[in-house]
Amino acid sequence: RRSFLGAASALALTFSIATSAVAQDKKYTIALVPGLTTDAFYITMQKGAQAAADALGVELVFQGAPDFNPVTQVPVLDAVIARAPDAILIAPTDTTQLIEPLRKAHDAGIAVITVDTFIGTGKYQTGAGDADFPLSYIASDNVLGGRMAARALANAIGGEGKVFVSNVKPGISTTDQREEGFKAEMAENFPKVTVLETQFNDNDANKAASQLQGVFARDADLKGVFGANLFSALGAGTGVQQAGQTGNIKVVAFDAPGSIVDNISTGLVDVAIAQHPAEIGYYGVVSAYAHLTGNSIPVNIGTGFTVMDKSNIADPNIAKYIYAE
Ligand code: T6T
Repeated sequence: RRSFLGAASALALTFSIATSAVAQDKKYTIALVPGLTTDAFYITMQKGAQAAADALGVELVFQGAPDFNPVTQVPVLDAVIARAPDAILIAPTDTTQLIEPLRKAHDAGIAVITVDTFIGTGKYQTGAGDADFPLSYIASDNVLGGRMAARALANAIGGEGKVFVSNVKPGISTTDQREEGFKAEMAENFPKVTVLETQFNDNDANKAASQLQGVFARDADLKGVFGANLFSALGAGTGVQQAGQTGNIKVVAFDAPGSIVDNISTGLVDVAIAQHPAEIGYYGVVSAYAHLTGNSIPVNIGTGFTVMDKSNIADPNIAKYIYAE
């Protein structure tokens, strides 16, 4: 004879098995919207995100624009929102212009996490300001990265002389912070280094190359350049080469596409500061999944750097951080 309690607990057990089965059957969809699709940095980020998605049984959608520009990114974001994923991981291409478009996702009940770049001040979940709604910001410490670049360039030029920053455009959190860190480090610790006016290239390596030559034409005693992202660094390096100044004008590069190995080996680039984009993508997916399954997540996750130069570029533990193409 089964007691009422026994029947009730059997029922409860059946019910809990059924609900947990339902929970396990729910396949989450997470969208990753990069700054642009044709950039080894974001391609590497996608690989890391896919590795986490495979491990967790999540569907990952990668959808982005062909250039780094809010004008092209916002329509892609709108299309992603229309597909109603459970979460969106996005590298916003502008600190202010992506706030309202992302609020639409938030208002539609989609979890928003920013990766690489941020909106507003990047301080989320504070209850202050109009851009604190994303759940988390997962990225390199870009002010620190800029400081590391400054130290590397100052050392490469013997602590004195003229340098400049080749940058993308104002309003991008990452590259703004790299420039800020670079200038602060030079001002604080390298008083004999003069930082000339920043050249903005719109993420166009050709433009960065001709700007390098323009600065060299005006300042023949130019000693070095900091390329603040992949295309800025590639272009600045090409400009140095075209000016016949390889080795005379030192290049410190942010980011590490495949071509960086050659550029370091030939002496065109002195130091490359590699970010860990796969880590950003991996922890982006893990964080979204944790949130979707009812767990709290860190409001900020900082990922690392690997500094590459001639002395270590052949080491597989260093070379593994070269970006995927
Ligand atoms: O440097 C990365 C990224 O961190 C930045 O936000 C934009 O440029 C890159 O994607 C490199 O091209």
